[in-house]
Amino acid sequence: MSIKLCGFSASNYYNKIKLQLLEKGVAFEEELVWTGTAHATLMDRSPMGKVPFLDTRDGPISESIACAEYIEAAYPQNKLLPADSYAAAKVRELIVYSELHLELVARQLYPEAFFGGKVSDGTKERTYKLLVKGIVAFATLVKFEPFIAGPQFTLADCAAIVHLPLVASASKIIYGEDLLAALPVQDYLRAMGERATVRTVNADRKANTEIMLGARSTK
Ligand SMILES: N[C@@H](CCC(=O)N[C@@H](CS)C(=O)NCC(=O)O)C(=O)O
Repeated sequence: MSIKLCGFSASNYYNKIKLQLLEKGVAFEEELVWTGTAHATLMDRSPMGKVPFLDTRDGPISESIACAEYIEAAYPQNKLLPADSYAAAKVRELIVYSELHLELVARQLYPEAFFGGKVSDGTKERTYKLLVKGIVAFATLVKFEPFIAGPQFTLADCAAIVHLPLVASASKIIYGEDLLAALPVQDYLRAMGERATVRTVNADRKANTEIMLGARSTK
């Protein structure tokens, strides 16, 4: 059995793992699993009801960081973590910053930015302060040489390529200002967008987002 990536292609965390698998050249299957239900097909394999998760020959793995580490260990080809332990830690550090201090913070804005909902002024103010703090910190760590952690494409690029567009556009929509604008993020995303793997992920994301938004509007 080849490894199975479960979730849906509109999800940035799903796409982080999909990009990793494509970049490594690991054969994988995809199983479309939507969130928002407590159905056993989801909850039995991902107890928080989140995607992505993996179905492996040994059993399921939830949480994208655990999935990514498993894939690196189980499929040693085209390594996306440096062999040097300090360099590998710096890649992991960047992933944590881009997720814990940027994407998860910006996520507070998504209901209004992307899904036609409303976010309170208090949440917007709190989120603004946290985002600015996270971005100032992130800016001290990023390299863009030309990849986010230095001269090699790494797992930190898999994270940055899927998370940074959301942070940039959510902040632009809600605050009228792309809070990442001081960094060369748009040039970086344009360059990364030339990669065949990223093109595939983006094409699947667009198709799946249309299905997702269509399903929401008919609810
Ligand atoms: N910490 C999780 C985050 C994954 C996540 O938030 N996924 C979203 C889709 S992008 C999700 O499943 N949301 C549904 C929910 O939280 O119930 C990971 O790294 O895998």
